[in-house]
Amino acid sequence: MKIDAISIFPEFFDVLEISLLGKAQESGLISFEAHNLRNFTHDRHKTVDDTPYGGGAGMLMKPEPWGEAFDQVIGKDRPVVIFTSPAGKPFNQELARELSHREHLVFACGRYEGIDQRVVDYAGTVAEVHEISIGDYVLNGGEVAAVAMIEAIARLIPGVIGNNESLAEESHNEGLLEAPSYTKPQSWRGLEVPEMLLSGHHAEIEKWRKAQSLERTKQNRPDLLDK
Ligand code: 6GU
Repeated sequence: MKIDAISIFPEFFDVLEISLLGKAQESGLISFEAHNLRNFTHDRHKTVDDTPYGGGAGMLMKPEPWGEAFDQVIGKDRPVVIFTSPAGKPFNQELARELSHREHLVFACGRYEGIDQRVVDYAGTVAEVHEISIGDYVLNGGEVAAVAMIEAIARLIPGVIGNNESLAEESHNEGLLEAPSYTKPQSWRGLEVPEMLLSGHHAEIEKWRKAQSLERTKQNRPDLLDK
């Protein structure tokens, strides 16, 4: 998979060198490139923002640098372009799974109060566009959100994480949260591992885990049970 990110702070993406995603880049499973939007300006101050038409607080990202960045990054392959935005549709595991099957993703990371709408409209003529949010809170910019999405998507590509079983069994499968889990020692600071897990009765353990999943989901995410 090819992943590009366009941002005025490309350093935010340095963390993708770490751990499994770093290894996936070394092995060629993923090819990632961060592009500095300011490299697509032509004035001395490398201006990327301007005041909004119609008035209002704050600054907007102006369209021309985005257009030139897209000219370089978007080929004839009609990639998926993801605009990070608190006004986007919610990111979730299902969307991560869909995006993990695509050949080429481009993350367009906005700062300031947002981007001139024509940038989104233009991208729609040369790519498949999604505006995506990672949750109901506001970040200063889309870079951290893009890093979170890239990690969630890339780990679903076969070979990126070693263990296929942990992919199948983890949280957010079958719509329930994962059951609590324990390792050695059996007794720690007066706290014991639940007896059931020591029993060796695999069918009973599975039942116990299912009940725990349900209870945890009730407590932490009752909204998931309504679905
Ligand atoms: Cl994708 N961007 C920004 N700036 N804030 C957010 C977000 C994205 N998702 C949640 N909050």
